[in-house]
Amino acid sequence: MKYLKQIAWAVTLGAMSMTTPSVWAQSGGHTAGSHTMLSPGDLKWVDVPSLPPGAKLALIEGPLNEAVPFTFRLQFPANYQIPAHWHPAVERVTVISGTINMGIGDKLDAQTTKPLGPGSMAIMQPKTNHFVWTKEETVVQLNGVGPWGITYVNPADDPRKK
Ligand SMILES: [Cu+2]
Repeated sequence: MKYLKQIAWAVTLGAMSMTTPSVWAQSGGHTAGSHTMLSPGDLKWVDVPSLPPGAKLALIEGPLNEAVPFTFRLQFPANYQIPAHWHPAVERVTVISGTINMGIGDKLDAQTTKPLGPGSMAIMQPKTNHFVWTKEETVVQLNGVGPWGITYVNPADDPRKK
């Protein structure tokens, strides 16, 4: 259990509700509606206050805290976990590299997760409790319509409150 807390993961991108304008500007994100063409090397990775330590976020489209389409990537280290959580809007996750193991429920249970490798996709409905863990470094891309956020089932799992 201790291990779980140390490496929890998150997609959520709740991170997003924590994204300040300055972080937005630094991240190189593009305003919704603008024509965007970028390569992986253009991405600017920043820390994610709303996720367990170790994750990085690269904003592509947003901002995440407004009612506009968003796209961003998350990089998780190996052996990373995000405890059970939910989001206020539909979450669409596409795996770019590595593998995420995702499950649905109120508590992280590695026995119930499904491995999703490169090219895989998951679509999570609003306020549906889910969790994720990795065994290898993994990059996923999330898109949806903001405002985005993350709420942990167990408030004690929220790194913003630690
Ligand atoms: Cu999530």
